[in-house]
Amino acid sequence: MKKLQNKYSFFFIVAFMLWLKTYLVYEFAFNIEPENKMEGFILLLNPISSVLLFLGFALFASPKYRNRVLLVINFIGSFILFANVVYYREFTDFITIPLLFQTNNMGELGNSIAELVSGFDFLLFFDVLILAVYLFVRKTKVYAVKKKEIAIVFASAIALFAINVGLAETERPQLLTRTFDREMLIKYIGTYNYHVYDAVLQSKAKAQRAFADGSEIVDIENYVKANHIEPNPEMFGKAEGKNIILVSLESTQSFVVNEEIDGKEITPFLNDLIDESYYFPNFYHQTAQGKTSDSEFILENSLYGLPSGAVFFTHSGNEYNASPEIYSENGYYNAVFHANNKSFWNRDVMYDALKYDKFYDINDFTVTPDNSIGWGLKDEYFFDQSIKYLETLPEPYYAKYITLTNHFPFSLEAEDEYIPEWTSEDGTVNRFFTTVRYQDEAVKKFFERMKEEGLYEDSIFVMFGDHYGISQNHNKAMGEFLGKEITPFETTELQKVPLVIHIPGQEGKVMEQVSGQIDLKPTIMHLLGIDTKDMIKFGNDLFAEEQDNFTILRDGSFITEDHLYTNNVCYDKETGEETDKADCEPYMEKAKTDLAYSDKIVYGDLLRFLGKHDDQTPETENN
Ligand code: GP9
Ligand code: MN
Repeated sequence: MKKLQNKYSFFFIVAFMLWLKTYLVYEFAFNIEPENKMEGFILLLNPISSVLLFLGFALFASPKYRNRVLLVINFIGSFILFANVVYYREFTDFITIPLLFQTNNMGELGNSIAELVSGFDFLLFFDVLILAVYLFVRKTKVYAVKKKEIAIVFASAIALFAINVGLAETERPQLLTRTFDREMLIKYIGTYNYHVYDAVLQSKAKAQRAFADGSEIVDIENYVKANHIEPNPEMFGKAEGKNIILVSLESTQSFVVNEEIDGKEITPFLNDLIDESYYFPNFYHQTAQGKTSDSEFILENSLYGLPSGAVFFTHSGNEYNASPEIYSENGYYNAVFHANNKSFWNRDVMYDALKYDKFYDINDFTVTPDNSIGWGLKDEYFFDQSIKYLETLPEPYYAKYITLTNHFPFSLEAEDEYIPEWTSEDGTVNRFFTTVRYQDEAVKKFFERMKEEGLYEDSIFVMFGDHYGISQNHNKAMGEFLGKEITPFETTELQKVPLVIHIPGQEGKVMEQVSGQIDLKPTIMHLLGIDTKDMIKFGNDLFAEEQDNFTILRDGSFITEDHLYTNNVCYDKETGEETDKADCEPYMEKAKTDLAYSDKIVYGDLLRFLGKHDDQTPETENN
């Protein structure tokens, strides 16, 4: 017995430390409060099975190396915790495998990471260090382990895992089959098992493409065509042949529009422009982990991004029928301007799949320490330096601009502060207002340049916020700014981003309907006079006379004219109060079907089958 104790004491010390750290992270770093005793018990239990399983592998090592292997596994486990803690701090979400492979992005994110890491996070490695020193100084005795003992360790790990999953399944039926919530997965099966689960999901996606066949697209095609809404004849072709200037406004949420800080407007230029534009105050971003890239994907495909990872990374090999390709067929030249590394979000690869003609990336701009901050070239210089390229593009063209200065951590030099920082306790929120204000000035100067160069009149301008900039991590300051408590209802409402469509010479009009990024493609197409009735799309023309007033967010939440549904709760939009679930019921099926069909297209790469089943499609062109 004594020998057995000696043999395993190091194993159990490491196991205990890893379990304890994981539990402490649940308790203090993640906001996953157990809602009842059973959930509390599951939370306590869930790291044990994976800890035993992982450490169990060290028992196969020769006695000489076993303790070192145990430490290496402890280090890897601690690193997984560390990465999740840092990521969670900003995004209130957990890392998924595709994100880890975005090493290019990780390098670029250096700036943000430095801001997010707290000294305490390194305590997660403290025991690894102490134990390593201990091993070095005091040579521990090593013993051979018997096969039977190894079997017992693995059998206990599996038994504990089975108990864990059994309890999870009783508490939250279908959690593992539907994957509706990453947070719940962490809560119920634990961080480590979640990562294994995620890996399985990702491999499944790979297999799905291999097994998908052409017949699946037929149902989807029929479904989307049945949802097609006819364009408004007054607006159809209104911008035919004009250049399209699209500006993706980094991290810009609607709550800054027509608002002031200390009596100073946050977006004075946008506020004025709205008076001569179509403005959509109830327009939502629909992005998930792919952030800017998701917004680009939704904009140009009228398909949803993926529930986890960035489709720009995971499915850049797919066949699409994106806006640039369609514009090309209509005589347009397609260019995109973004002063960042071309490989960020895998853009260089994905833009080929979307059929861009030209990507002006960081190498096409002159970036110096003087004209850059945070993520790179400041927006004013970015727009300014782009004009010389714009002038050389064959007309008509589609030019997409992606701004950068208003990006977390919202750094700005004093000389660029057009309004002072706000004064709450939350530095991120305080600075956000100043960088939004800076971006607004940059857009204003861009418009002035466009006018000076004679490029304004022949263009239409579409500007929209790509995704939220202020995460739930900042609810306290946001509550202070809005003067109300940030409930799940308000959090969903905060996903509104501005959409401004400006056609030179027009009068202003506020378009109140509920809408989302998914609607951009058909809306712009119809303005150009391009018919979309035969396209696979999940959005609708925002100028159509008939409006569905319905938008689905990527997490399955949805918003209708009168209701908002999120986290399984139906809210009355007027009061912001919980209401009878039956009020939301009629839309639930459609929300699920749209997301599921869109995902099916992406996972199965189904658009590659389009045009290859003419005999099966009910509608064929009558010529
Ligand atoms: C990076 C820029 C910002 O090139 O688009 O990306 P984000 O972090 O907002 O997705
Ligand atoms: Mn962005």
